[in-house]
Amino acid sequence: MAESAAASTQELERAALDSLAAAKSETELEDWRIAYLGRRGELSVRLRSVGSLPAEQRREAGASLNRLKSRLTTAFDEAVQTASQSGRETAPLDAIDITLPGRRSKLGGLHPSEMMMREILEVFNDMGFQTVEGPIVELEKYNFDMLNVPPDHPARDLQDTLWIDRKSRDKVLLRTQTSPMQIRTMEKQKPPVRIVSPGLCFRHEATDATHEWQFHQVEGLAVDEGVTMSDLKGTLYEFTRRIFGTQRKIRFRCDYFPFVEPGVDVSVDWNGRWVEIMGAGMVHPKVLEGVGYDSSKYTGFAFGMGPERIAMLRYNIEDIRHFFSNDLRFLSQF
Ligand code: YSA
Repeated sequence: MAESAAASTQELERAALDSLAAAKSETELEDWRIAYLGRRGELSVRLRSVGSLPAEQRREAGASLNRLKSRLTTAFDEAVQTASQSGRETAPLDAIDITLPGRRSKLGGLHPSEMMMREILEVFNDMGFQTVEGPIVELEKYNFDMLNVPPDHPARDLQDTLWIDRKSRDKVLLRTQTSPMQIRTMEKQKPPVRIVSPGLCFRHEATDATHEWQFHQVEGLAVDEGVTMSDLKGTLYEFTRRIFGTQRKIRFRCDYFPFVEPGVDVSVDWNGRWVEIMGAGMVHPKVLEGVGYDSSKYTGFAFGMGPERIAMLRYNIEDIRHFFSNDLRFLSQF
């Protein structure tokens, strides 16, 4: 009787190990575990039946089945580890179709203002102007005073200012124009100077189709001995040719800015209507003297243009407010 129990334990072990070797997937291994080591599995059933054996056989039969259980548990753990290392078990073979095309990640693009600014800067860089950037939060003295716009000057009314701090001695504001970079550059550098300076500006504007309260400008400044108005016109004509082509009508008109003498504005034809894209002029001698330049020796020209306006004329955008409304239907067209 004891011999036949031992024989049947050996048979059970052989059968269990054979079927474990044949288990190929996670599911098959789990089925095997339930069949042999589970609560209702072969071994548990046999262990439970040990109690019904004659007393003299119980001890040996129980010990033998417990040794088998321990061997099978070890064999099972090893099989699971081998399977996960070789990758043969984890997923059914058809779980991943590696022939399917991958999912494309969505790429963002440059904002149209940024695109336009980069194009403008490239034109001037090609003509030898160097790009410099300055602060958006600016001192009053750079935004107005040193540009020949003293506190009571009526020109300040044209640029309704958003103040950050009006109480300190050095008053602080959101710059209304990029012109302060003319002063900051000349303070640091002796002539010759040839710079362009892009960036955001802010004004307390009542908005309409061509005016935003937040917009970009690109400033330009050239100072050297013998710089004339014809250098200014030649430079700006070359710029408009590069941006709008040779056929577009361009208009220069006299205009007033306290920091130039004479001053002009430049407009571009837009379906029979003139749209102003920039102010410009010959740098006022007072501005040159204010930064320590000798105005009897040096002259210069300067300009400040609006990239959003230029993009409107270039791409026929009817309202400037589209630029900062964050509507992807607009932005994704560029
Ligand atoms: C003039 C002479 C210089 O020697 C140098 C610069 C300048 C320009 C001067 N600083 C200025 O800001 N003039 S401006 O008020 O007429 O603005 C220049 C350009 O900025 C405009 O032609 C327009 O293209 C853009 N701009 C001005 N206000 C705007 C605006 N764009 C959108 N919304 C606004 N609210």
